Amino acid sequence: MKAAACILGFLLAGALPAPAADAYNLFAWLSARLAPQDLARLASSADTFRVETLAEGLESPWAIVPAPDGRLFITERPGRLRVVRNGVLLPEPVAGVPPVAYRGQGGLLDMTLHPDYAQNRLVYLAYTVDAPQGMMTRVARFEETPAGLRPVAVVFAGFPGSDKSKHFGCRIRFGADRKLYLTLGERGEGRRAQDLMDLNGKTLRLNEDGTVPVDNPFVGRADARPEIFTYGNRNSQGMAVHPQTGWIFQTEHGPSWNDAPGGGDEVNLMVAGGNYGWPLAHHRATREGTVAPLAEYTPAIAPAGCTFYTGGQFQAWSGDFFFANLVGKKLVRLKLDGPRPTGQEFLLENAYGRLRDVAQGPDGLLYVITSDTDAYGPGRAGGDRLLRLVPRP
Ligand SMILES: [Ca+2]
Repeated sequence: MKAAACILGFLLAGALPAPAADAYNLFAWLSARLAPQDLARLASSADTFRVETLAEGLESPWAIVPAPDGRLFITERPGRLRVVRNGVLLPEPVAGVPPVAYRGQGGLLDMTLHPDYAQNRLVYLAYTVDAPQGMMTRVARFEETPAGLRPVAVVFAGFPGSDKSKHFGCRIRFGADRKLYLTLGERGEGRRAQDLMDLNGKTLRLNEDGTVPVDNPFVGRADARPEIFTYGNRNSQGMAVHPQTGWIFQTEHGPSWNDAPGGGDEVNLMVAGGNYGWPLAHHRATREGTVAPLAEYTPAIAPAGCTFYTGGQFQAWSGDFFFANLVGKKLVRLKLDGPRPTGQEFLLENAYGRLRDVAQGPDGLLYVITSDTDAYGPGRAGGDRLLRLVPRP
């Protein structure tokens, strides 16, 4: 009930725009759902766009981050921050990226821009570093200058404890409430996701300087860390903020046979204090007190980066939720009615390899990066690609 009170407090505090708050008590709505429904296929939109290969030669890219000036940033896990300007991938990476631990699933992972980036040029990077107790995910804030990134502050030093080099999450996004949300995987140790004194297997909610917001759901409890926003998350590799309501959506990897039967990949709607089940409930199992996913995928499709489409280039896609998939080698388009998925379409299926991230450019086009050059991919002589979906005349 505390969590329900929290989300209610959230809504009353005006953290979300009023129309959404009036329309749904999200926690009650999610709690009443037992399992994801089977989603109908939408009418194909494949003949409305063509795919351009804008750049090749990327190495293990993780994130596409559009800037308001028209550039696209692309992170590469070995520790490079690349820039696409006027459709051209610049040969030189941005200077000033800190050293990263590039092993297993780690390296330079996500990036996000401060909500006032156009004025203050502040950017955030999430990357793995070595600690005495093993690798961990760190978030630091930088100022972008003509000479490169100038370090400002580490806003989240990391939470160690596992010698495994997997399940780091990792997405960072600013919410509509201007708080910084960070996904951390459970490091391949499922029990961590239910341990409220462990920050792995969680979504964290932080102020822009890394301090803890006083209205976080577990603030004031001796048996829980105050940074936690949600728990029971196995490994969320995608996160996007709904443009009208401020709702936070995530994609999450389900088990991979070593920890439970494979599959059970999820699309989730995140609410303050929510328990997303792992490892107690997964696939379509239900369990009191846990939140069921909006959509579930078995066999695995390995969902990663995601975005909402708000550009004017594709009218039929307006408001739809897109997410890239690795094992599934496709881009999924989910149509939503409020928070409820009503249908889906599979795009780019088996045509461009494993897909890591999708983003809407300032031009209203959709950009996608592939992920064939990492340790899980088949490799590709030309390197990974940046694709662009363009309307067909
Ligand atoms: Ca779950």
